[in-house]
Formats: sequence, C-alpha cells, structure tokens
Amino acid sequence: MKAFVTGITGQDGSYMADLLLEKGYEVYGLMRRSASPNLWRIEHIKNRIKLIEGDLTDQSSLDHAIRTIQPDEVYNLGAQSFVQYSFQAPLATVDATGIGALKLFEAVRHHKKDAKVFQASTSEMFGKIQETPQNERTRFYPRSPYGCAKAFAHYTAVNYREAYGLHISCGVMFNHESARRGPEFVTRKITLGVARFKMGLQDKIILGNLNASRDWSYAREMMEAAHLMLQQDKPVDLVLGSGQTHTVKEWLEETCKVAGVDFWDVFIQDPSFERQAEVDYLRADPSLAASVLGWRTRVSFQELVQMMYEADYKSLNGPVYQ
Ligand code: NAP
Ligand code: G4F
Repeated sequence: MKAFVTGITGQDGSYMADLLLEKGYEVYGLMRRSASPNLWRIEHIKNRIKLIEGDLTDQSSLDHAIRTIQPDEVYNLGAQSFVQYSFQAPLATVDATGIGALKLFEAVRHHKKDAKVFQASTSEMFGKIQETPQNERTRFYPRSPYGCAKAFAHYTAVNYREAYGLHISCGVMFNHESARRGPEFVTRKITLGVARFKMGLQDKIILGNLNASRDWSYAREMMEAAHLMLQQDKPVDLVLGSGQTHTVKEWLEETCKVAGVDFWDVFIQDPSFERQAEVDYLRADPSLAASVLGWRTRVSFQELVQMMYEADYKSLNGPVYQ
C-alpha cells in the first residue's frame, strides 16, 4: 500500500508516517522549501520515507505528486495551522489551508480518482459554539481566518464526494498535543516554559486568555483514528476528541503540579496574547467515532501533561521526541 501525506514535517504528519511505516506502507510526504529545513520530527525515519518537494499552494506540484505516486491513501495534514497567525496572515492561511485542500482534491480527481483521502478538519469550525458537546450535526460558526478556511475545505470535501464520488473522509479533530507540538501552541508553550523555569533558564511564561477551554488529547491516538477512517468502505465524517474539556489555567496548574513549582510564580498575563475573536469552549461528543471505528482516546489529560513536561525537561539536556 502507498500513502501520500501532506504536512509530514508537522506534528500529525510525523506520527502518521510512524504509524504507516509500522503497518508496512510505502510512505511519501510533501515537503515545501524553507530557508532552514524543518525535519526534526521525522529525523528518525527520514531514510524510510520518500520526500517529494512541492507546496499546497502550487497545483502543478500536487498534480505531479499524485500522478507519479499513484497513492492508495492520501492524508491532507498540511496547513497553516496556528490560529493566532491566521489573523496576521489571512490570505496566506486561506491559500494553504482552504484552497490548498481544493487543489489536492482536484489532483486526486484527475490523477487517482479511487484514492481514499483524509481531510484534517477542525473543532475551530465550531468557533462560537451553537451547542455542547459538539457533534457531527453541530452548526459551524468559525471565529478566525483559519476556521473559515477549514470550513471551506470541509464543505469542499463533502461536495467532491457528492459531485465526483471521491472517497474523502473528514476527521473533525479537537485539539491534540504531544512532545512534537510546535512551541507556539499554548500546551507546549507551558510545558516547555515550566521546564525552563524549573531549570532556572526562564523567569516567567507570558500568556493570554487562561479561561479558554479545550478538549485535549494525544496526537498519536488521533492519527490512529484518521487511519481507521480510511479503512472504512464508505467515506465518513467524524468528530474526534476525548469528550472532556479543561481550561488553559488547568493545563498550567497541572504542569506546575508535575514540576513541583508554585503556580503563582510562573506566569504573567498579557492581553497582547489574546485573540481578536476567541473560541471560548470546545468539547467533543465522540460517540459516533466510538461506534463506527471502535476508537476512543486512552491517554488522560494528566498523563498527557506529564508526558509533555517530562519530554521537555529531558530535552533541555539534549533532544528527546516521543
Ligand atoms: P503543524 O504541526 O502546524 O503542521 C503543519 C504542516 O503543514 C507542516 O508540515 C507544514 O510544513 C505544512 N505546511 C504548511 N503550509 C504548507 C504549504 N503551503 N504547503 C505544504 N505544506 C505546508 O500542524 P498539526 O498539529 O500537525 O496539524 C495537522 C493538521 O491537522 C493541520 O491541517 C491542522 O490544521 C489540523 N488540525 C490540527 C489540530 C491539532 O490540535 N493539532 C486539530 C484539528 C485540526 P512546514 O514544516 O514546512 O511548516
Ligand atoms: O494552543 P492554541 O494556540 O490552539 P487553538 O487556537 O485551540 O488551535 C489549535 O487547535 C485547533 C483545534 O481546535 C486546531 F485546528 C488548530 O490548528 C490548532 O492546532 O490556543 C489554545 C487556547 C486559545 O484559546 C488561546 O487564546 O489557548 C489560549 N491561549 C492563552 N494564552 C494561548 C496563549 N494560546 C497561545 N498559542 N499562546 C498563548 O500565550
């Protein structure tokens, strides 16, 4: 079996590549050019995967990739995924995250119509939530250029399924984290910051809104669900999350508890880290995913915090990426 993964250099793409290699797939990944290559998450597997140069904003590179690889499965995990940055660079975000998905679906339609495709949809599409918990029927109300771009990609996936019979499944993924999370996201900013504080390398962590609630789970488990979705005969859209929610403050408190430091010593609140429009509360209803896939998250909130804090603490003495 051959799989093509966009976003292979990112958190999810690297876990997906690990998982697919374990299952015996031939793994191809899309890698875009950058001034300094960003390969730290796939260093351990770089000799076992094939990296194809290209960009989600470039139709010809996607056509070339799909035409030459002829993948059985395509995982569209590439995106400008940082919500805050999407307010600073809305057009670039829409180009990669929204139109990029359309370009990939077009490449599949023209060059490998029977490939099964996973689209990385997001709980950010629920934005200003219309009900709690959020399920497959909950109305979208995105609150950022990123959320709007993902809603466009999601509806395009549904349309390409209905119009052209493509096998595209959308995983509406709630927040998922790991030691491979980018350090700009709040969970990793906190675990890394508290580890640095503990080692005397940093005085304070500067944070924005501590009251936001997120449904956090472990990224590796999320990729197991994504893979399972493409093993279904019929395409399906599923909400993927733990069903539990915690505030940013609780994440910080738990990290301080694991580190054995005083919560009040560690952070400063700064309104400049607050969003132009915030998503206050997210909590998944993962019951359909449980019944269709037999999948549920296993790593708890406390275990996830501990795993990430310990990896960061150790990495300050040398790289450790779980
Ligand atoms: P991530 O760590 O930010 O990785 C994003 C990946 O996309 C990176 O490999 C990045 O390449 C690549 N990329 C960005 N712009 C590109 C472009 N123009 N052309 C080609 N590749 C491009 O994100 P993640 O956490 O792994 O998330 C994976 C996917 O799931 C994303 O689509 C994200 O929006 C979605 N999602 C994530 C979560 C979550 O909680 N993690 C939840 C819901 C949905 P570089 O390494 O070159 O930057
Ligand atoms: O960690 P965050 O930046 O993640 P956010 O915005 O929830 O987005 C992530 O999850 C989405 C799924 O729901 C993905 F689609 C998306 O690609 C990404 O992976 O922020 C989480 C919360 C926000 O409410 C933010 O306002 O933390 C709050 N926050 C408070 N202080 C902060 C900070 N966020 C960041 N990044 N940095 C802070 O200092």
